[in-house]
Amino acid sequence: MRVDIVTIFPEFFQVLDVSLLGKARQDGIIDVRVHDLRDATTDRHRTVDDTPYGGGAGMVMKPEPWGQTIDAILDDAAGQPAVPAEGSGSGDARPLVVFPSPAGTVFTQATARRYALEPHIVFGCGRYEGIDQRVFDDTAERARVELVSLGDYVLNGGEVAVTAMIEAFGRLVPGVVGNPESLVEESHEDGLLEYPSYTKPALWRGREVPDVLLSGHHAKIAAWRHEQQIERTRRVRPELLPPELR
Ligand code: 6GU
Repeated sequence: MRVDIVTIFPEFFQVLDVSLLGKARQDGIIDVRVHDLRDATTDRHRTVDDTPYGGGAGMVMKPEPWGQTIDAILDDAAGQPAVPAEGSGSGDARPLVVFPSPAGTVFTQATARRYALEPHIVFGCGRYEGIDQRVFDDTAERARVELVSLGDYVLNGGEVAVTAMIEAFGRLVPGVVGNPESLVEESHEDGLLEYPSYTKPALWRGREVPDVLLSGHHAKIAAWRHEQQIERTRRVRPELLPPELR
């Protein structure tokens, strides 16, 4: 899978060199390429922003560096088409270009599952008050464009959001997580929050591990864990449950 990231802070993505995703990159499973948006500027100050038409606070990212950078990435990728993962199924072979934005649709585990099947995703990290709207409209002529938000709060830029998204879908790309079974019993994979976990010692600071987990009775343990999932979800995230379980 190929991932391109466009940003004015390329050094930010050194974080992708470590841990599980660093290993996936070394193993050639995920090919991440980071591009400095300022490399596509021509003035001495490497300017990427300007004042908004119509007035208002803050600065808007200029379209020209974005257009040139995205064109170069899409032209390069067209020359070496990536092989789509089995079962990837948008039916639209054009690359996916994702702009993190608090004005986008909310990124969920379902989004992560879908992105993990994409052969090529380009992430465009905006800063300031946003990117000139024509960049999205123009890119949409050659690619599938999505504006995607992490949730209802505002970050200074898209870099942290893109890192979170890559971490979420990267671990779902086949071969990245050693034991794929560990992926199914997690919060959100079955629409519920995960059950509480315990390890040794069985008694710690006067606190015992629930008896059922020491029983060796697999069906009872599975039933207990499922109850815990529903109870926890009802308590902290009732909106995730079907109405009859709330
Ligand atoms: Cl994707 N970007 C920014 N700038 N702020 C956010 C966000 C994204 N998601 C939540 N807040």
